[in-house]
This record gives sequence, C-alpha cells and structure tokens, in this order.
Amino acid sequence: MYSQGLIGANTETKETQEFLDAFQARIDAEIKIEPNDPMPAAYRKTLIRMIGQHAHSEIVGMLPEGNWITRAPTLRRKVALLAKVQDEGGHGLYLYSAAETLGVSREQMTEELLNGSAKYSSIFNYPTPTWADIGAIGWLVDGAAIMNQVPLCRCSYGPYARAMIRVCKEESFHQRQGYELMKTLTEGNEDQKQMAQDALNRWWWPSIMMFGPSDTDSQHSDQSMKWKIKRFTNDELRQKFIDATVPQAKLIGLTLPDPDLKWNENKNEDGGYDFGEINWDEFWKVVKGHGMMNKDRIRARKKAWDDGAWVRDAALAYAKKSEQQNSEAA
Ligand code: FAQ
Repeated sequence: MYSQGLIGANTETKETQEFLDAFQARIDAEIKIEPNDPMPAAYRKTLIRMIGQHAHSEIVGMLPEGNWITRAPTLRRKVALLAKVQDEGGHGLYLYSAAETLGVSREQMTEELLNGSAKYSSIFNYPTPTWADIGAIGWLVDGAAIMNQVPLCRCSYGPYARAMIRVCKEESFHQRQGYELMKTLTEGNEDQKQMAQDALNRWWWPSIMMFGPSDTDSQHSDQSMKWKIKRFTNDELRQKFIDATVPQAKLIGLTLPDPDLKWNENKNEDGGYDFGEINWDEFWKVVKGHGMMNKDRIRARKKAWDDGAWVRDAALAYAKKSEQQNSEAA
C-alpha cells in the first residue's frame, strides 16, 4: 500500500518475538525510533494514521478561521489572524513531511482525506458565524491542541516528536491571542459580551470532544501508550484541559455551558472538576462525516487540490528537465 523508494518504506523486517522484544526494549529505554530503523508494521501503520490525521487537521483547520480574514475588525486583528492561519498551514507541511519519512506519499495521504478513508479532527466541522468564534477557536481549540501535543514532543518516533516542538510554540501564541480576543470582547458592550458567551457555548463541548473517545472506547490508546507514541490517555488529557480552562473562563466573566461542572477535592491527586455527560452520539456523527460542515470542508480541500494541479505538474516537469540536463552533462 505504501510507496516503495521513499525513506522508511522498508517493511521487509521479519517480526519474530525477539525482534518485537528488542523494539519494545528500545522504546522503554527512551531511545527514539528514526525513519530507517526497523519497526513493527503496526507501529508504522499507527504513526501514518495518526500523523496523517494530524496533518489533515491542521490544513482543514485553516478553513473555519480563514473565513474571517477579510472581515477582521482591525488591522492588528487581521495581521494576527493571517499569521495564525499561515502557521497552521506550516504545521500541516511539517507533519506531512514527518509522515513521508514512514513511506507514505503526500498524494496518497491527500487522496485518503478526499475519499473519506483518512480522518481529520471533528472540531473543524463546526461553523464560524461570528467574530467571537475566532477568539473561541484560539482559546479553546488551540488550548486543547496544546494539551494534547506537548506530550507528543516526547513521542517515540523522532521526526514526529521534533516537528511537535515548533508546532507547540506556535500553538501557545495562538491560544494567547484567542484568549486576549475573548477578554477584549467581554470588556466591551453588552452585545460584544453576549457574542463571546454565545461562542463559548457553542465551542465548549466540541473542544472537549476533540480529545477523542473515552478511555473505555478508545481503540488505539493502550498500544500507543505502550509504544510511547501517546503519553497520556484521552480522558487524562481532557481532564487536564478542563481543569486549566475553567479558571480562565471565570477570570473573564464567562460561564461554561455545563451545569454539572463542579470542583471535586477528591478527584485524582490534586482535585479536579467533575463535568457533565459528553454527547458521544454527536461526536461519532461528526467523525463519520455528518457534521454541519463536513461536506463543505472536503469540497474546499478538493477544490484546492484540483486548482493546484498545474503547480505540481510544472514543478515535476522542471525537476525532470533538470535531472535530464544533469545526466546529459555528466
Ligand atoms: N476527530 O482509539 P482512539 C489542531 C478517531 S490539530 C476525529 O482514541 P487515537 C491544531 C481516531 O482517529 C487537532 N476522529 O484514537 C489547530 C480513531 O479512528 P481511526 C488534531 C477522532 O489515535 C488548531 C477512533 O476515533 N490533533 O487542533 C477524534 O489513539 C486551531 C478511535 O479513537 C491531532 O491529530 C477526533 N477528535 O487518539 C489547527 C493530534 N478522536 O483512526 C487549526 C494527534 C478520535 O482508527 C486551528 N492525534 N478519533 O479510524 C492524537 O493525539 C490522537 O490521534 C487522538 C485520537 C487523541 C486524536
């Protein structure tokens, strides 16, 4: 299935018990796995799935915010939003490159996104009808992304771990600009404050769903934790995000749309918030392609891919010609 000839494409290794034990010992000793190292086929497959999904999320994630670039209320906001959306595009590129080191091509990954066989984050299937949505995305979506991605800087696969370092630095800036935007709205007039509250009401639950299914329903967590791809489970990260975000909402006078949210002194070691039931039916509906914006998102990505065909053709023709000239000159 995966392209031969790319680095990391050697899948010939015989997976004897001895090989699997040696691989696990290397993981346990915190030695990074690099592209040309032998690795179990399932480890490679998990990473291609996860990094590919992550790359697609960054690229599709440009769309909801891109919707507001031409309508940002001030030049300062426009510059920040442009930079943020551009950063997300850059993250997608580092991540596609990291996945390519495992022997999958960019074309294959794109094809899988467009035909629906590869996923991207559920969160980007919600619309952005008001300017406050831009604040809510930065604050909550980037906030959730950081909580999930800081541990990925210690992922056992070297190229993914290294790509995540820069991504996390940029996501931190995104989170701050989103929170500052929300704070500014809450300090404005009644309509502006209401706009911020309405955006928080719509983005809160989808943001906590972003961490994925609960640990009892997560298919991949156990194995990914053993391989030190994931360092925390979905529920552990979700809890950390909620505990960090509730005080931030209080500080700017916003109310979280969950009547069951309550500090519980006895939760975990240092206490934590109890929270209400997550609507998993909604989550799976969105993941399976039936959210409010799924069709629009894929349509936009397909158009971008089709419109860019001439650029790829021209770049390939140029590379081919240079190669030909070099071989003639040799
Ligand atoms: N949406 O067994 P698990 C961002 C799928 S980047 C859709 O728990 P796993 C930056 C999952 O793929 C956001 N599908 O899976 C930004 C699996 O299906 P599969 C993206 C989801 O991999 C900000 C099935 O459910 N971040 O926001 C979701 O162990 C602002 C069972 O799940 C990453 O990708 C979901 N939310 O854990 C950009 C980080 N959750 O593949 C623009 C890296 C689960 O078997 C603007 N990824 N599924 O068909 C991860 O950490 C993990 O892959 C999880 C899922 C935690 C997402």
